[in-house]
Amino acid sequence: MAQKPSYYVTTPIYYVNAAPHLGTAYCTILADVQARFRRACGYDVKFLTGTDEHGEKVELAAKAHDMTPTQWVDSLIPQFTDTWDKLEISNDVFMRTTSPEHVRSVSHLWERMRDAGYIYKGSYDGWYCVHEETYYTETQVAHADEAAGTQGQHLCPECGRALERVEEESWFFKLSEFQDRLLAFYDEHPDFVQPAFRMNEVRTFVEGGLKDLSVSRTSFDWGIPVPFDDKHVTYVWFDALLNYATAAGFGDPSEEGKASYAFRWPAQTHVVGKDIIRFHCVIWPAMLMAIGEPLPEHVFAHGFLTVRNEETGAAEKMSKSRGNAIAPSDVIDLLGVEGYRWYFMSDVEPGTDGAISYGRMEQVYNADLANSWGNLVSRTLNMSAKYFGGCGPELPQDWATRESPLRDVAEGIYERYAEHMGAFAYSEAAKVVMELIHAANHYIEDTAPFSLAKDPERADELAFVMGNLLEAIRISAHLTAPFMPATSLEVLTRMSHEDEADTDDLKAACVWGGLRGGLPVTKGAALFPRLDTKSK
Ligand code: ME8
Repeated sequence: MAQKPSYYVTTPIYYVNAAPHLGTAYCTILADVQARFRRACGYDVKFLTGTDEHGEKVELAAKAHDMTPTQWVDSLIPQFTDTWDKLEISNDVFMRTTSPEHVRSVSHLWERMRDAGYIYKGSYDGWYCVHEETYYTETQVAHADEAAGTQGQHLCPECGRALERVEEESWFFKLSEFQDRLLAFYDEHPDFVQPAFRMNEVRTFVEGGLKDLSVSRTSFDWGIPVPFDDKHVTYVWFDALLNYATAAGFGDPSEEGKASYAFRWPAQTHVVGKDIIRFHCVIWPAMLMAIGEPLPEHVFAHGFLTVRNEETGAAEKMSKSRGNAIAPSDVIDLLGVEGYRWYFMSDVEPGTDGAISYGRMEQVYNADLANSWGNLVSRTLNMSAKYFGGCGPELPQDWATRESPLRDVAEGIYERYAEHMGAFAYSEAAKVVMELIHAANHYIEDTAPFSLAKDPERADELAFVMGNLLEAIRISAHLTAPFMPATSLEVLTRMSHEDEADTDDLKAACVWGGLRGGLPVTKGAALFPRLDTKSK
């Protein structure tokens, strides 16, 4: 059998000391839906998420909790793994930057950088935000202070916390040498940054000129030592970005490691938030260029989830540090996991910032899931079980070629859906599926199977109608599976088609006519009980 092509997709590795919230979960589900879609399309998928565990911030937090940094980071991992399990995240790797293979990989990076001549020792004198783990120039700080009316206070342009003055010996990465090569790369790969409008921001930044980057620190210990200068530990971003390559096998000298790296690298898509676009679209490609490794194909940058500030009425980025973060469990309690995933993926556009609200969640859940998808499944399976002795109808050989309005809607549906899915345009893909679901609900009204069932002379017609409905459900279950995998499995199981659930040929699975007639059908409990929180 021919080897499946690789599809390697990643989320950011999140800072370990901020519990996952709706924002980080949003990014992780975006990547999960893509991973599930690609598996169904026949790719050999590697899906990475993980945690970013080094740096001054973590060292300080560990001290404050009277723990060693290792004890501290170990204690925080379950809050990630438990949340991702709950949200049905199907990652193949959970990358921790404290893992021995990553430490080895970072050492390898340093050696390669030195051999390539792109690092040098100097001294750094400037501003640093421990919370953001980011260096800022005098000009950036002055602009931010001016804009906020906090002249002279030296506050972080990103989070507003007091900046630290760093004056220390440091290794530098010659980022300034990559301006032309990066611009040429963007020209040759106009879809490197997605959505397309974000490319402008990246390009403008690079056109403005690049400064060499300080990539080691000496004033604290919690980091990966520079292999040839053990007073220094690696700057946390220099370490963190490399994680994507580590997990593919970078720096692993074994035959297995080399084979893995050859197959997996470069990654197809790094899914990130817009806040870290420069790290992923400027620094990371320059690091790879420096050591002569291929660059990832795409960086998909999503916007922020925002919540309304009660006092000012303004939309604010949701974050733990602003104290406005909503925990995933709160939304799971309301919508269930599958409803949660459907709402965020179908209704919150990933390109731009998206305001979320409980009212809208309820609206989408009721309209799409309770009233449409859940209702269609429950009515159809109920009727089928009732009219055909607990089974689907027996189907004449030519049934799938006969005229049917549902067949018309299903025609070419995979192609329309797949184009949107591949481009992370999930809300558009969801609309395509909902067209079929709505058409099937209308078809029940138009054909009235409950009346046909009363007339024995129309038994063939009834079987045909019910076959059409079950077929529309079968296809919809496949198309909704990346969003709501457990529901799709449940629906296919109730129709005795669960053997199709893990398909790696979604296109074939969506061809009209795949339904097998006469198999047991069970109605089961309501998939999405209607929410009525307003009246409570
Ligand atoms: O930056 N809305 O980690 P981090 C949507 N460790 N997404 C949000 C969000 C919001 N309100 N808030 C956070 C780091 N995110 C580094 C990454 S990668 C080599 C190192 C998401 O824990 C969004 O995807 O601060 C953002 O880019 C990411 O969380 C930042 O996570």
